[in-house]
Amino acid sequence: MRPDHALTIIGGGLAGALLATLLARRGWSVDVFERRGDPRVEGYAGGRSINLALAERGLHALRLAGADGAVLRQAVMMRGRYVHPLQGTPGLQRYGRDDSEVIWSINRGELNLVLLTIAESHGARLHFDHALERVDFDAHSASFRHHAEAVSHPFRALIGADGAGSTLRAEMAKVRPLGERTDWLDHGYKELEIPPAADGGFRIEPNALHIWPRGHYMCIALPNDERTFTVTLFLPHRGAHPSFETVQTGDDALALFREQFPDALPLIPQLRCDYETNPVGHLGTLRLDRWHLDDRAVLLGDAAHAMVPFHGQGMNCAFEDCVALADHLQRAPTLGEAFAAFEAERKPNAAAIQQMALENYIEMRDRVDDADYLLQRALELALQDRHPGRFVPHYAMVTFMRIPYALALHRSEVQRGLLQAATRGIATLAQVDWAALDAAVEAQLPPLDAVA
Ligand code: FAD
Ligand code: 8R5
Repeated sequence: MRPDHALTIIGGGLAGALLATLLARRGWSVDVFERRGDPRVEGYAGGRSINLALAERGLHALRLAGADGAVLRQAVMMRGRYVHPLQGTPGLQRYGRDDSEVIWSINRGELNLVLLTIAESHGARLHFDHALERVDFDAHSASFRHHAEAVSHPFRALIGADGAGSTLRAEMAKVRPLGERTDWLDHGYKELEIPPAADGGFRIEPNALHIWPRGHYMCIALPNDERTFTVTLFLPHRGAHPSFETVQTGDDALALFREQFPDALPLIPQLRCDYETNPVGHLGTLRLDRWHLDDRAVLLGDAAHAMVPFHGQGMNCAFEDCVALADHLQRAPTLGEAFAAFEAERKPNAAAIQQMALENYIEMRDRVDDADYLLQRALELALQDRHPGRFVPHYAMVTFMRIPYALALHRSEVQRGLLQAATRGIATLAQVDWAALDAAVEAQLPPLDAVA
């Protein structure tokens, strides 16, 4: 094996394990160093079952790695948003046109396990209980904490898949500043659980992502295959009630749910205990000017561009990064050129999904039960039928297609302008000026197959 064909991945989380498979299958010699122990031996630390929404971008990457079958077997289909208004009737708003346009709720621990197993079966060497501590880029040597010992390993190049708190990123920045900044969101989150019903089934509609929109804050719930739901309460950290400052104890949480989430309260028997035990999670957007250090190191996934969760695209984007990096490594004549081309392709797209993720918080918490919004949503669907391949709803471009995120953002902005103009001052679709709107769509939105 030429040393040029050896790569060392830091982090055996979601992106690290997938990338290891993609590279090993193409003949690269791959080592993965992961801080935690082997989940196949030790089980998943934490114990709580945490689920993620998998969409087309992530699923496509899993297909390329041959992991889609094993992952989908344990997944729960989510057809749309099931919106629970404070007053009024709860109901499903479909994400797509039919069951070919859905997202999937998958268990993080199971997913990671499947990916690590596949990576190993293709020859990737997995080194668990190895936490990266220091890198000597000149000597091409990385040092790790392995149990209580310090151990060193030589490397040709390092790939940082070590998540939002990346140690590799910190080590790279000591050699050359990366222009790192993080915008923390002034909202955080707390996880709660809906257990199975007495008969062992799901307590609420299983095939949906549930949302309780409440204007400045919200709750969501994703189904797990063991018939539970993971509920996430998003609130401002500080300020007027309700915030994590005003809702501190389990009793405070009970009072909040009694008032604001009365239909969810009876579903969460351990609310007080969960609320007091589970920590408040922090959310932010991480941006860097540079993702690579010549031909010696490159970052991807959360290590390069952590984002807020509101589009459910952090993992999907990280998986898309893996496919792009594996392709550039295959095509480019040198590692340095591959890393530079990868960064040039992915940085604008990561910035676009980071922005769309921030915007989707407002949509989820405040707009989904609003009459203007529902009219615009109905118009989006009508325009999709009238202009197939040309007018594609925002959510569908992000979730069901693989066009670059930056293109999805640009077209969504054009479309939002059209939707707002066409629905101004009207109450039903019957009042739309279709001739003018059709002409504007044709003028402003070239067919997607011509631009993507
Ligand atoms: P990670 O998956 O975080 O993996 C990093 C790995 O590196 C870990 O295994 C860690 O142990 C290891 N590591 C860290 N430091 C070191 C070190 N010094 N040495 C060695 N190893 C190290 N995304 C979606 O697309 N859809 C969702 O619905 C969704 N829901 C989410 C829910 C929650 C509660 C959270 C927290 C995130 C969610 N995300 C979701 C985002 C998604 O989890 C991340 O974007 C994704 O995991 C990024 O993958 P990664 O491999 O870059 O990082
Ligand atoms: N991540 C998600 C969506 C979009 C849903 C929609 C939103 C929890 C910490 Cl907040 C959120 C989405 O627009 O109707 N798809 O997938 C996942 C989300 O949150 C995850 C579970 C989460 C980080 C806590």
